Amino acid sequence: MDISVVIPLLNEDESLNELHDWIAKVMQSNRYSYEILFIDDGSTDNSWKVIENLSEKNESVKGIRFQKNYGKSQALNAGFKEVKGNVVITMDADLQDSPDEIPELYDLIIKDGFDLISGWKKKRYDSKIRKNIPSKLFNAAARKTSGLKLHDFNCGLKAYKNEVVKNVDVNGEMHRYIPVLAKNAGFNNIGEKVVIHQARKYGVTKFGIERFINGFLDLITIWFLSKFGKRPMHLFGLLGTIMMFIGFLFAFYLGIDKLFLNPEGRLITQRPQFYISLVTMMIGTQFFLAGFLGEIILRSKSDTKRYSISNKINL
Ligand SMILES: Nc1nc2c(ncn2[C@@H]2O[C@H](COP(=O)(O)OP(=O)(O)O)[C@@H](O)[C@H]2O)c(=O)[nH]1
Ligand SMILES: [Mg+2]
Repeated sequence: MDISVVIPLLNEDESLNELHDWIAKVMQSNRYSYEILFIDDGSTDNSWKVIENLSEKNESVKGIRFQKNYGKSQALNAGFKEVKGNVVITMDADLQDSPDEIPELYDLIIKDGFDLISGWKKKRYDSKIRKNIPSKLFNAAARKTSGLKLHDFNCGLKAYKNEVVKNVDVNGEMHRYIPVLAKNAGFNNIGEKVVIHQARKYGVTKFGIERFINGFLDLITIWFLSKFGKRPMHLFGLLGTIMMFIGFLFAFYLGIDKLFLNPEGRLITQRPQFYISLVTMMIGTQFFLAGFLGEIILRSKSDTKRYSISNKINL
């Protein structure tokens, strides 16, 4: 199969028919073999009904329905597990992303050999204060920490080589950082394409300003995890050892001084070195323990179930 289109959605029943027809038209005119995988993340409107109807008309339409709302990352995760296409394209369901981009994205992956192409909504049709300005800040921070020179990490329109989606584990709210996850998984050929963006036609946006706060926290987590997640002892063990060493030096000095050099001097507990030694040794032990516990947790970690699916179509 050439292309899998993965569409995570929440309460988008007004857009789905139009979106489906548009994608189907693009696929047919380019003679791609394809599947469209809708992931309904606990919508409370008629989205699932619309998906069922579409799947009766078109057998390339597949669906996954979550029991309740688990978030976009879990939806993408469930979708990525099922996809069969050589190229996987993710797209928002609200018609803000244009299916006309699909052929070019496909060629960038297949002909130019990119692992991942991220869309860049250079000209954006969203609220300035709530979206555009915070988004600029957010992307600048993401560029700095990840070392990836992308302008628009959060763009829903992205194309992937199949192996990439099978090898990244998207969870929590990490869908914003799939390019970073891909890079950490060893896929370095990551590019960008300016894509057309449209104003929302139906419904309302599901993400507000809180996304940027969560986004920044996730950024710290991801940076930290990618640096030390697989070897916590390398950070905490090092810090702990340094601190304990400093504490030990001070204690050693105090001991020598008290025993041999200046037995008549101040009491040890009246000297600042004593407190420095005490504090560094205690904190050092804690760092060391944190690193050690981290290693143990990593070794005993098993795969936990993150969502439960209530329906599937054609899968
Ligand atoms: N699976 C899933 N998709 C969601 C959720 N919230 C929003 N979406 C979808 O993600 C896409 C982008 O959301 P949207 O509200 O348009 O964000 P905006 O374009 O940044 O304003 C749309 O297709 C939404 O239906 C969610 O909680 N779970
Ligand atoms: Mg949108």
